[in-house]
Amino acid sequence: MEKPILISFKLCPFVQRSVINLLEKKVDYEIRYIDLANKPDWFLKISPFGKVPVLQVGEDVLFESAVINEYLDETQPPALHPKDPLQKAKHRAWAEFASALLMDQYGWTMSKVEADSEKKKEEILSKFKILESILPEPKNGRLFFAGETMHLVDTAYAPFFMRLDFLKAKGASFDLLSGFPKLKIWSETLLSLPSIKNSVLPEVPKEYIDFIKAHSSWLGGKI
Ligand SMILES: N[C@@H](CCC(=O)N[C@@H](CS)C(=O)NCC(=O)O)C(=O)O
Repeated sequence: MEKPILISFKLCPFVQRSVINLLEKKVDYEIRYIDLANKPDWFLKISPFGKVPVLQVGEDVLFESAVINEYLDETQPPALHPKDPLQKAKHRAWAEFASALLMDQYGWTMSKVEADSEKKKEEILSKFKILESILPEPKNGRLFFAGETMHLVDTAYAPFFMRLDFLKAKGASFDLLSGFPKLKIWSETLLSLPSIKNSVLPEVPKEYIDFIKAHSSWLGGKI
């Protein structure tokens, strides 16, 4: 594969999923950061939705993180999707569930009024209940979505767990994982991996919190 170029916004969890996959697969890639508040013309020309991530591969452009990651998985070893089509389809479905969680997390942190923020928090907690009921048992204090090994679906959840961890550092009231023991172990397992730790720039934990505060959200006022 020609050296791919990933177009990123530093704080974007969807881009982060692609970075994790590129790191897991040890792909030689370039990353270009843009400011989403001031999108450059060259970016608007190549990104049909005006969103990141975009992956440029030679003359071709891919968009949508799930699609980018499936392409990387099909072309760059090790393959992280299950081989069995039924299991693969299930993993894709649960990766969609992770995207819904990311949107809830955005709503929880960025809503202007308490009622909207709390509603999103409740939606996160009800999704946690569902996930907790389908996860396998941890082994030796470790857990991935499908048990003992990492799959593509895990990379879809890692950015969500990382942001929750940034918030947890700001106070126990942000620790939404308490009461969900399997999810907690899953999160700890993912956040301990080098490909996940190195998938954001060092300034991102602080900038994530600053971003929430700068948008005068209800939750931002509590941090
Ligand atoms: N479904 C898309 C979501 C990507 C997305 O929402 N990206 C956000 C940043 S995290 C974005 O580029 N937003 C641009 C905008 O809203 O103007 C994916 O998975 O790639």
